[in-house]
Amino acid sequence: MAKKTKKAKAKSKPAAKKPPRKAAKAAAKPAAKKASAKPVAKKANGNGAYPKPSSKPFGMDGKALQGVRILDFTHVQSGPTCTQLLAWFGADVIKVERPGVGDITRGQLVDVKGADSLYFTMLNHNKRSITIDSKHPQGKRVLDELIRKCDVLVENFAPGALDRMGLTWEHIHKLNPRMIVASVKGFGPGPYEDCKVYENVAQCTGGSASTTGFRDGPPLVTGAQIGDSGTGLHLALGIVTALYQRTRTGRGQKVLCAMQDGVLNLARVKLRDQQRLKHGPLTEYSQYGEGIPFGDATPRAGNDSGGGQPGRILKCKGAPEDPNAYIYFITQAPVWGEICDVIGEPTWKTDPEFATPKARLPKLNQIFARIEEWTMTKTKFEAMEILNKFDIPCGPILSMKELAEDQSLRKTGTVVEVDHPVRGKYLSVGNPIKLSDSISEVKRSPLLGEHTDEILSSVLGFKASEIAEIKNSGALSAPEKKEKAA
Ligand code: CAO
Repeated sequence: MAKKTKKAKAKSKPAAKKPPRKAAKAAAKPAAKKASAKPVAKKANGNGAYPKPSSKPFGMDGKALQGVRILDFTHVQSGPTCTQLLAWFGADVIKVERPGVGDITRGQLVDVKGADSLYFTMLNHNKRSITIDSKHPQGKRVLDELIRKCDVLVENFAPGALDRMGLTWEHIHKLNPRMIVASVKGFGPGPYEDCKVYENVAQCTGGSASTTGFRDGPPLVTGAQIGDSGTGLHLALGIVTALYQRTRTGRGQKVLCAMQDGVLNLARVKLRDQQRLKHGPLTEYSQYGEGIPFGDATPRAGNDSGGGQPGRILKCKGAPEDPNAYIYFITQAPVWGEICDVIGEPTWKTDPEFATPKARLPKLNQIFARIEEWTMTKTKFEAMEILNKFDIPCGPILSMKELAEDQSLRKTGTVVEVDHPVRGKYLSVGNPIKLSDSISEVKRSPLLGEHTDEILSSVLGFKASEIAEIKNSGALSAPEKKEKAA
């Protein structure tokens, strides 16, 4: 999809105009039959004809986003999460970084002196890095060429920063009308649109913090990065959707994901509960059984399960000394009989005080206290094994140590060991989205500016003399080097 060099473009032109003959014929046939009744043939999808199904084995016919080139202007976490996913799906991701500094996270939370931090390496796999001073005239020249050659520009600068670089939508669209411009911002248009935003700010402004934690404690943020990584995921979907629409319209568009919107989307069940409050108490929340009245906003519900099937985190053997010796236990209605048998309360199956979900709701504290008496006699893994035999929904609280050592996650590539020339071996989370015909390989993150020369020559087609001119201008190097050169 990315524009090739002039020569390659000229060569591929006739092929690009004509769809494969057989596929075109197949698409045309039904249309021809109906021609007399209806002049415009109804296409099966936006593209019309598909190519003939590949005869290569699954996983051997390239990657899903092969041919898509991304101009990656992202930094920190939200944007890099998005472009890393696109890279795993086969896009050529060219990360533009500030000379000498790079993505700020390269130097944040450093564990190995002199090496890029895990913060950076774990969010920038499979990308190439070029250093460009985007405010230098020669840097702008290089960026304009990149805009011509790429399919998508992804950025998560503070509001207005891209415009201040001169890279307005109008400028980009004029240079390359096919380009998709995708942005993460803290807020959408409105009173806070100019604010800079980080993860926890998004969790707080998107409704997550007010509904996380215990009723009698302060709001809490979660460890899962729903503001940054969650919004990056949303953005990636926006980009591939825009790429798909482009196959029909031929033009790019702007894709905007505000972190507040992304968090609220993930917290939508809590907005559901906000509206239910008008019609009475939320009976599946523990506070209902405890006789505590509800206010006018969705309250924090501790570890209550949100789906109308009461659940809690319960102690197992070893707790509380072992901070993770706990299990999540759901008293799902269809397996209530099995739960009663397992915990040794068979009479609860028929006792009208316990037999129905409605009767149980006001007694959840009593019921879970009794279940916990049982779980405390087992380790979390023993409890999991017993409960699973009866399809009782549960899950051990797994620590990061346990996940890092989990061999089944290693086998699926969800946890991978990566080798890095400076830091050596480290663990990372691989692509959590598995495509059977586009299998992700995790390649180490680039060193700062590692691919600058390669991109200038092979992607942009600059001659050696032009590269020397751009380099001598100081547009690709850190200010100290510029002073030295002068
Ligand atoms: N060459 C020259 N200048 C560059 C450059 C390059 N290659 N790359 C970046 N810059 C400049 C920008 O143009 C900007 O300059 P101006 O302020 O003069 O326009 C400057 O660097 C700082 O960019 P920034 O404001 O985006 O960075 P920051 O560290 O001040 O703020 C953040 C960081 C994340 C708060 C902000 O970028 C933001 O709000 N982004 C949107 C929301 C987001 O993604 N947040 C999640 C971050 S992860 O927790």
